[in-house]
Amino acid sequence: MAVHAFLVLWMLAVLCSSACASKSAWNGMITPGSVKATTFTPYYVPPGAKSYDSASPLLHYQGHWTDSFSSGYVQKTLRTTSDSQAAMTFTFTGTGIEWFGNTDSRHGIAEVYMDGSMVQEVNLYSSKSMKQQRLFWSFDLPQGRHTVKFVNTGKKDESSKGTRMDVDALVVTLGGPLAVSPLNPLAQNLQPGSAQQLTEYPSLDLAASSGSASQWTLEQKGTTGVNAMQLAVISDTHAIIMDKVEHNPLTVAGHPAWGALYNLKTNAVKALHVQSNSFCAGGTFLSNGTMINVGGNPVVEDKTSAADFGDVDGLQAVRIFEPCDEDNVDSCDIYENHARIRMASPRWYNTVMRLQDGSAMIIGGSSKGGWINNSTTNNPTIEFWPPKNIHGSNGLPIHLPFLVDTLNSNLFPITFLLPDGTIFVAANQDAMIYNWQTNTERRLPRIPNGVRVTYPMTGTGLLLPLSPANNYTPEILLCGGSTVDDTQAGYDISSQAPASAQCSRMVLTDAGIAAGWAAEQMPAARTMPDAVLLPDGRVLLVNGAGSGISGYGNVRGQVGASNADNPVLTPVLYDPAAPRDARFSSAGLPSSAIPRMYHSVATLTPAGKIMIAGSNPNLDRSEVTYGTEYRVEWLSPPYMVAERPAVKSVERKIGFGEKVKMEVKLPSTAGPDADVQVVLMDLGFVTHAVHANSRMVYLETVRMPGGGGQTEALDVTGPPNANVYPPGPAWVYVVVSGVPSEGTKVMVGDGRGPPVDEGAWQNLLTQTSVDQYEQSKKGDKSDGSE
Ligand SMILES: *[C@@H]1O[C@H](CO)[C@@H](O)[C@H](O)[C@H]1NC(C)=O
Ligand SMILES: *[C@@H]1O[C@H](CO)[C@@H](O)[C@H](O)[C@H]1NC(C)=O
Ligand SMILES: CC(=O)N[C@H]1CO[C@H](CO)[C@@H](O)[C@@H]1O
Repeated sequence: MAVHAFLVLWMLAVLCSSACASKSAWNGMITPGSVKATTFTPYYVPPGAKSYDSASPLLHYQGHWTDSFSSGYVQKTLRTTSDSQAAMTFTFTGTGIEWFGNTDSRHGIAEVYMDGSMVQEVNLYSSKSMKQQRLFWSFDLPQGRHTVKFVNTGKKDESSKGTRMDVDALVVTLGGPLAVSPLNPLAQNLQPGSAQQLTEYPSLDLAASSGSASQWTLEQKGTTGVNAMQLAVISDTHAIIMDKVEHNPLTVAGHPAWGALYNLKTNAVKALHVQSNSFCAGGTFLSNGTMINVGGNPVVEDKTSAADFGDVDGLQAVRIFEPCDEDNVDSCDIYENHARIRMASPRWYNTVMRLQDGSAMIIGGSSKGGWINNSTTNNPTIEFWPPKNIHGSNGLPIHLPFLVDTLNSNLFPITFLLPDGTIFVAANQDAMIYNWQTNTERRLPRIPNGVRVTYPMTGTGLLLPLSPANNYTPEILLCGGSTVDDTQAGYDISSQAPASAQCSRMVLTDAGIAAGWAAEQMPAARTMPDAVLLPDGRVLLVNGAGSGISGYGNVRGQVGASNADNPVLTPVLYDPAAPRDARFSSAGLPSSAIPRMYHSVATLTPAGKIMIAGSNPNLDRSEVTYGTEYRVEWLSPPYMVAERPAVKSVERKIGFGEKVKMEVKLPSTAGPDADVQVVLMDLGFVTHAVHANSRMVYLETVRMPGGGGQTEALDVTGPPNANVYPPGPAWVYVVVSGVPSEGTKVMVGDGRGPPVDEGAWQNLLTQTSVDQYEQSKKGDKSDGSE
């Protein structure tokens, strides 16, 4: 049966050419020429990198080494030494180097020297015997000539029986050319005439910038180890990063990792054990601080061989990440148990949002990996985690007509919980307000000028800051995307098709909806922008491309595999409170040399910087333009070097409408009339330009009289109800005359978990089967009952 299915797929793969090339994502398709599953070892030579075998004359060995031969070694050869002080030296030109070899119970400890300095001690011991392991990697060397040296110390792990060290292969990352002309990358490549959207807007009004704008700084530091496709800050010190299954440098259990915890202070990364393929999942925190990561893609099979990546079907996955607030994250990991914890239906590119009862609403997606959505693959439903019995669903998905009407470009819908408990949803060119408690849709005016805002015509969206000053009136901002026709085939779309420069704003009151969307133009067009709320109430727009669409391997004029080109390298600030003509400014904002397009992210950190990472318009790790980007950049607003206020003490739990005392330290310059505000922020779960749950709420704040001096007490009132800020984790920043403190993590609400309806959950488990996609592939036409 399996062989038969394989043959059919193989024939399909051989028969189709450009039409099938649009099925680019990992979609469980067996590739021609591959029959036997091979292990997903860390050894991999990405396009654009170069491998040197242990037998290469360019590798210089000192001391006593012996050769071994096995089909399990790269080029069938391996060089081993147990000789203390034996060494291997290799000189290369590039930006990165990786060392591969065996690990087992007889291996010792080596030292790695880079350009003459010891950079790392490597313990080569493992209890299990493993081949083609990555023993050392460094990816952010300055472009140029480097010499790496591995020295056998003769020392060993206390469990080890020997002092072996070996060399199987070295892989050199050559480092692509840096992006050109960071100031105006768009002018360079677009054909005259094709850039109508780009030239519509007059040149930047530099006068809109403030005097201290020049103090913005951009620093590259740290590497993420897995591609930063999904990002969420989990604590003062850490962020979680989720990727798809691919040949990342970070290793776990002998194979490449696809999830990691990133230390925001030390830049260290720790691999997570993720079982299922998390490409392209969504996520949210629940009201008790547990994060769920939801949906994904089927089991991955390699491009050149049917590799055993060790992953399981992720399409129905609900991955649990329990709260992890300590600096030491050794015991934090992802938990999966699909027999009990999963969705009713498969979803790829779903959005996940926290509701006012602390549970998650899971919206839309495709029933399998692919590219643009269509009626065959669409999953036009919502479901909840934990499952609910609502509108007769008893744990099963609820149909949402809006997600049918918004085909094709409707994946990763943009959603926000509104202060009246309803939900704003934007997909493709449309928007609506969904009342999940009555299951009714209220359609909103169409987004102006034909702009599409969801995958693969990706824009970004935010709920602008909510404030008691205007009774928490919600206003939505949508920016970027594309006007490309979403019924066209991939080969009819060009990577040079200009992106949209439009931002659209609408106040979600009856009067605001009657007035409709107000359109304005960003200084540069962007598809795949990230919109990051800053504690001072402004919005930073960063990342993205000036042309093309999301995804890889689908369109005409791909760059490498990227469907997009003309990376936009300069961020722009948007001040929603400024007069219409003075809202955008790039003055003083540094440009990056690193393109960040498909699968890139940005988030505010508790410290107040913006963490920028990712970009990977590739099926698997690649080093050609536009390659897989592991480098992290840190954008620091001028307030990072100003004298900042500080939160000295605050309750760790803030109830709705509850009055709490806060002690803050004000900057020495802050007089009695200083503008002191307290904001509550959800830093969001970021992926594919969707900043799910991103939120900022001003709290009613009263300065206590007689405070004086630099420390003073504030009387702060928690958000009035769970619609204004759904219960769950938040960061509190005190902002004095526009300068924010560092954020302090608090729990809003009572910290309890969301409601659990055991009956609905049980019904989901009985009525639907696990791994529906994998079963359909095997030709198992299960009717859904287990
Ligand atoms: C819908 O998309 C899937 C996945 O990309 C593809 O296999 C299928 O042929 C498409 N269906 C139609 C009607 O275009
Ligand atoms: C939070 O609630 C969810 C859903 O019931 C549960 O899976 C999780 O373990 C809870 N977390 C904590 C820390 O209690
Ligand atoms: C690219 C692609 O598959 N497009 C299809 C999307 O779905 C509609 C039907 O809803 C088809 O007509 C398109 O061909």
